[in-house]
Amino acid sequence: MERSLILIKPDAVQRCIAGEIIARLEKRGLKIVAMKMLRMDKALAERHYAIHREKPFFNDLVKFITSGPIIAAVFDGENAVESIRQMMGATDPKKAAPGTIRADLGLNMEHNMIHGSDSVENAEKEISIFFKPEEVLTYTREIDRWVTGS
Ligand code: D4T
Repeated sequence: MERSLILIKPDAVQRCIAGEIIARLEKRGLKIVAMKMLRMDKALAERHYAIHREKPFFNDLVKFITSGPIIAAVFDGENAVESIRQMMGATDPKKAAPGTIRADLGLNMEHNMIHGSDSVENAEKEISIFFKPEEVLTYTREIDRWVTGS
């Protein structure tokens, strides 16, 4: 089993579409093992998007992601990282495949609703930015329930 970090971005929270995004991921069979609502500050945003520091859109990206509350969550499931990336669709909603979250709900490259980790390695790094180890539960499929601790 694999874990991935998702962020429901300020546009989705503001438009009250967070529940629909979470429902889509749950319906795919992924389990929520951690979740919190927060407002990212500049330092957290710059850390999360450090890889884009030199990009022309970096300042706008930081401004947008800190503009309102977000929901951070960890989803657990088979092939979770790739499954979520597929369900999200391409970064630009106009180019995202029909049926994906971004194609169906996103407005433009910036207001694209959701972030999802792009590799298992980055998922672990990103999860540790947003959650303490004790905040992430383990989903135990043998007994089909959540247990405390990871
Ligand atoms: P995230 O990281 O949010 O899951 O999105 P992607 O993995 O699909 O896309 P990314 O890392 O290339 O971009 C990060 C973030 O920056 C915004 N963005 C991107 C933007 O505002 N303008 C741009 O030109 C690009 C390429 C959207 C997502």
